Amino acid sequence: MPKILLAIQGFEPQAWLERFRALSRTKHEVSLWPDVRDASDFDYACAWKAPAGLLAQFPKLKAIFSLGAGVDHLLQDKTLPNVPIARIVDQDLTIRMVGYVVLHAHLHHRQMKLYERQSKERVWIDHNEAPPGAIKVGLMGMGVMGQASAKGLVASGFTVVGWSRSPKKVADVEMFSGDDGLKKFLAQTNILVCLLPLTPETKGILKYDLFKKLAREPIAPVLINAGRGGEQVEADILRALDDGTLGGASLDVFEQEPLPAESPLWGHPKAYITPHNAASSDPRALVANILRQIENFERGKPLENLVDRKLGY
Ligand code: NDP
Ligand code: OXD
Repeated sequence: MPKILLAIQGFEPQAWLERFRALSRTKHEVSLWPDVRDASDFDYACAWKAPAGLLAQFPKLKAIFSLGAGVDHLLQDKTLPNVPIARIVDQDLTIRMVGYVVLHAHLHHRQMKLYERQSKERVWIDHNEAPPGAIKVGLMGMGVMGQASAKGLVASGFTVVGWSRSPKKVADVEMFSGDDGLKKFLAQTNILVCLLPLTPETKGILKYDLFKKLAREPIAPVLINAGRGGEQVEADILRALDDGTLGGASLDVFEQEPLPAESPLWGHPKAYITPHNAASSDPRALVANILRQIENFERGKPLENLVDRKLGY
């Protein structure tokens, strides 16, 4: 009977354990770290922010599953066992991200911060926003989350451009790629949405110089980051919001999480702040996906959604 280790920090671990046990029944044995007796016994690890060095103590692992779409939390562990790493690709996770991206594009385009202020002051003024088609939303990262978000944005009437590492064609989206394409992509973007994985190439990419290259008509540029906090320079975001380089921001991820209480981003009049929940991993939806993969792998089928360790995602 395959043995599954759950090594979870940052998510509520008990809910994962209960769901794994409920769906595994007699097919797998599931243990929740640190309540583990014999480390030599485990076949699979399902992890979220496990402490560095932990998984190296399990010598017989056949594969590691990230409990989210991102794998930066695993790859930063330099002792990670050299076994396949699979990440989550699931409609439940994707649809949550699409909802977040489309919602925040609308919040900025429809000037909701302004109307919230007007509502408090009982002011009745229609600012007659440009039609969504006049607003160019630029998606950095055109993988699973980026392409699904592009469809949602197009369905909402926005003009959508995309940027990825390698060249690709995506229906209804003007695509750019690589360092050469970045400047052109930014020049065509009013609302910049970051859905990039955190890698050495993307670390700190969201900085003042980059914000300066965004299109300024018909609206002041906006940043929406639901990728990773390590991709943004928060001091630059604050400077850009305060000097008008950015007209607004929606930030779901931060250099340090939870966002420290003293951060000036809290309560900033131009920023929406959420606690890294643009697309939360829900065990009710995702455990079946991982167990299906384990069962297929045990039957000799290849794992899906494998991570390329060299690329870092
Ligand atoms: P994918 O691996 O499917 O897509 C990643 C995209 O980023 C690809 O298009 C890839 O290009 C592009 N990319 C990677 N590196 C570069 C680079 N150096 N320059 C330009 N483009 C690059 O990932 P997902 O879409 O599933 O998820 C993306 C990220 O979203 C996750 O890694 C995670 O960090 C974040 N996330 C955040 C959540 C939240 O709640 N805030 C929830 C879920 C995910 P190419 O197509 O050429 O490979
Ligand atoms: C993820 C996340 O990577 O929730 O899935 O951040």
